[in-house]
Amino acid sequence: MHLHKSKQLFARAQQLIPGGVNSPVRAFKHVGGIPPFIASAKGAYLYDVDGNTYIDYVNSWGPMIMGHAYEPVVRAIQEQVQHSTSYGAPTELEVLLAEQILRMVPRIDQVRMVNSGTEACMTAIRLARGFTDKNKIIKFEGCYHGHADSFLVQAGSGVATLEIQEVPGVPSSVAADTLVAPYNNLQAVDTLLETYAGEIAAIIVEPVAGNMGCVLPLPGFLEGLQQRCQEQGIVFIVDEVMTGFRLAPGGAQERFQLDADLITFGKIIGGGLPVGAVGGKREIMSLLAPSGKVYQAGTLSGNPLAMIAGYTLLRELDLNRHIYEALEQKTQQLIDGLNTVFGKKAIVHQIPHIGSMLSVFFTEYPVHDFVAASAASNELFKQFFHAMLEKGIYLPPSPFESWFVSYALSDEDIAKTIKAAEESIEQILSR
Ligand code: KE4
Repeated sequence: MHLHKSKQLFARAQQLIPGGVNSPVRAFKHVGGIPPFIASAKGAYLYDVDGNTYIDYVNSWGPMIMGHAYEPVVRAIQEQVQHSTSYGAPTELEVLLAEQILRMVPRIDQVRMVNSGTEACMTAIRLARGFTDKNKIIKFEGCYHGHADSFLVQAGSGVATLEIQEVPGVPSSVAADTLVAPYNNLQAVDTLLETYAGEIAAIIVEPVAGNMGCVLPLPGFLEGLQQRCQEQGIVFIVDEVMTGFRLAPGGAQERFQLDADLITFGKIIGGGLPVGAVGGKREIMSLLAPSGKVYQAGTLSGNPLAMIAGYTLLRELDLNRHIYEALEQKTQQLIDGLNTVFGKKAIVHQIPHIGSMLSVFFTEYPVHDFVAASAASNELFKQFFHAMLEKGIYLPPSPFESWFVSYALSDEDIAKTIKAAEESIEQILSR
């Protein structure tokens, strides 16, 4: 396998674009090496500019739940694009997607479309602050809610991957309103609630943390947050940008029977095109301009291409709910194989997983928070990542990311992945 063209393109890109990428984690900085430049993708496979083929476990960081170039979405976009790409005016497509979301996600009354998960989360925080007339928020160490200033405090994903302790450009006055607790630690939350009583607008949480690797909520954690919010008039925001429409048709709100005040969405909701959304209780959502004064806007929000792509994908998921059981089976098949491979060689490891998201930590201890995630062996992860890439398996280039299983993954693909893992571990141990 060679990456000649990718290497040339990466050199050119680095002259033109900071780090050569339009989103940091794609640069492979944590694992080193040249990121393959992708030319095309279909189903479970990526094809790079040097003709290499990969089985894809990144899936655009979540959106491609049905695999790449999913026919119904492709056809819908091809049809819609002939009617122009954007009007900047209301369309029936926005109504259809909003109705589809409310059909799938229980206990939300309204939804506003935006262009990214970041926009959705920053809008949710602004709504919470506008609704409560309070400024502070509680987030969790290692969780990532996009790159708005308020969230870049002890954040996960690329911020953790690049080990950026304090993000330059985030005013200390803004960071001061962001309080941080360890994930799964209700006692730490109670300490913040007592210390800052009457000042907290919202608690925002990933219901399954996917940006410090995959870290599951301990029993009672989410329910405990929800109860504290209900008791203390704090807005409970569940960030489902990653888990929405993935853990179940109704996401974590359905799977964990939550009753969030606000939920943010992204990734799958756009079918691979730029869409985010914030949804929730009418009394809060109605504060959004023009029905209220909490201002939020976007030139391309709700544009027809993104709407038809998201609507088509969500309808497919909604009308074919057997997909979710199949995704869980594929994921379990993969995990069973990896456990066997690592176990045979006495490689300490944890593979937290739920639905069709998982991650691999090379550590002997269960991972319930960012400190534990950070204690896993980075060096072994890097070696494993590259050994797998060379065998045509495309994993997230950071231990602080989740793997995503797509419906396009076949038994043969899973078997090939497990075989590649076995060969990779043998290769590493023989060094
Ligand atoms: P975007 O602005 O990237 O669409 O969404 C931000 C966001 C918000 N909330 C959660 C739970 C998220 O996972 C994300 C984005 N996830 C990362 C992957 N870990 C995006 C990948 C990237 O930054 O390139």
